[in-house]
Amino acid sequence: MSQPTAHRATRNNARRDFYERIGGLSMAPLWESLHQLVPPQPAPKYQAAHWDYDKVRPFLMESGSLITAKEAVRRVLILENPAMRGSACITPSLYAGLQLILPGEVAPSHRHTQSALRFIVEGEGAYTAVDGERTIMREGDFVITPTWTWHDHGNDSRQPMVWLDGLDIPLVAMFNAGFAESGESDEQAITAPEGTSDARYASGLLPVDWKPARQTSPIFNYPYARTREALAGLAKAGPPDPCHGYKLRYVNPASGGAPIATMGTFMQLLPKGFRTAPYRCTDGTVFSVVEGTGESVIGERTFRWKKRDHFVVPSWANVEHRADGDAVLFSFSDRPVQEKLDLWREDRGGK
Ligand code: 1HN
Repeated sequence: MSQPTAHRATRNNARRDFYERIGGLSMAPLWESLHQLVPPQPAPKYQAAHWDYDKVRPFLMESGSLITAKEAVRRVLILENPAMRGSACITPSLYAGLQLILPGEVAPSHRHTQSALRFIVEGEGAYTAVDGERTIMREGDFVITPTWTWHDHGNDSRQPMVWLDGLDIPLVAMFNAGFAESGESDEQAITAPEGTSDARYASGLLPVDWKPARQTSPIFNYPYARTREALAGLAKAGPPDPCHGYKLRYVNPASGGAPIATMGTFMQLLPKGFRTAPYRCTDGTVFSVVEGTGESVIGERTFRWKKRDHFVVPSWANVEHRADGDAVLFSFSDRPVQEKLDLWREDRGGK
């Protein structure tokens, strides 16, 4: 052994011995992990993934014959990031799943501090009740279940209903701020007629003396018919954004912020033949395809998608979407949290 090599071996042994001794006091040397703790740019430990609805749907329907919504409490197949199996996460901060509710079923009332969003993928006519008011859900509707609100779902229609659930479960778990309780009966008491929230808060007007008590939006169903009309109007009004096509964010009309404090939700129209310019941002994002077919290049991989497919784009991964005909994509991410913390960044590649 040459002199410097021998010296290095002795030094490394001394360090290892030192690490072991301080380990006994629950201490560790920062210099061994500093670069990993503070990477020069995001280095996500999760990956891009795509769920083809044609492959997913038969399993969802099979789950319908294995367990009732009542027994399951929520009959959901979790969309789990392939690089985070066992975690129930689609990104490190977000949970996603596809929920099935069959005709005649009730998913019993409960509440929790985790906030939820529903994005309706298939079917029409099931309802969700949130703090005493019901709303009937249709394809493309975006519905919120704010933190600590009582909620139950029921399906009085003749068709199965499937929706995407997005929850901030991993964020709430990180803070150890989770509370939950079950309702006294399966269906909560209804105290307001259907349409009350819509009338009070969703027309660019607010009750004159109403003051918001929380960050959450007072509107709990953002129907697709209105969203689609807004997108069509935008497309008539001007050119698409190079990175996004025509993209809108859902908003709490009382604050201008996101409808849910922890999750941002978006809808974008990619016109026929449109290719978005390369784009990346720090919010890992879950997409649900509402209309059309196309493909997304995410990092090194290309995923072809169609109506009702889902895919996830990791933080800081380069993404380019291409639409065959007109296509519409719903998406959600933790962007409002990152913005509150002054962490959110994007890279528009000069566009
Ligand atoms: C939940 O309450 C719902 O209310 C869906 O539909 C998915 C996943 C984990 C924990 C609670 C719902 C959920 C959930």
